[in-house]
Amino acid sequence: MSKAYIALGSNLNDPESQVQRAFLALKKIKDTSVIRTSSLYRTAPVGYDNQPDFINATAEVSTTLAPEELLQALFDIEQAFGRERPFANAPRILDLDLLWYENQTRTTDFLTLPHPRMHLRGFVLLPLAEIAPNLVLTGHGNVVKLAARFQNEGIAKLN
Ligand code: PH2
Ligand code: MG
Ligand code: MG
Repeated sequence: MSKAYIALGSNLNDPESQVQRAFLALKKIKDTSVIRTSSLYRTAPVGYDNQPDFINATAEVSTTLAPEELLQALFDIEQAFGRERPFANAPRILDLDLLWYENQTRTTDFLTLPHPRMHLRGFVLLPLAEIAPNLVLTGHGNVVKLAARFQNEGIAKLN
């Protein structure tokens, strides 16, 4: 079994319920179990400002799927939720990103591991620090320390 971390994001069509439904969809991925899920976080949009706030979260899974198979399963879920891709960073019903997979690295057109921007994004690091406080990103350090930089940047943990 390999451990992996997934980032969830939504800012269309009742984002909180999209993320809750997405947690359930992750549980149905074959040969994969969900070990823990983070709280939901309301986050200001990064990259393309003129869009609604996001709901972001993370999940830890344990899987016997290869990284590419797991990513394909995530794309299949996005598709089932009605994800459209009109332009980069566009508002979305559901975004599922494979952040990290058991210290594996990839740089292919299909998959880059670890996720190349995860250490720069508070909306990823704060929910990830909640469920994986001991995780160390090679070359960048511990996620709790990385997340601390983003504590006050338009990110609110819900309930
Ligand atoms: N995802 C992006 C770009 N910007 N901003 C927030 N707050 N949350 C996201 O999930 C997000 C973003 C690209 O995937
Ligand atoms: Mg994505
Ligand atoms: Mg993304």
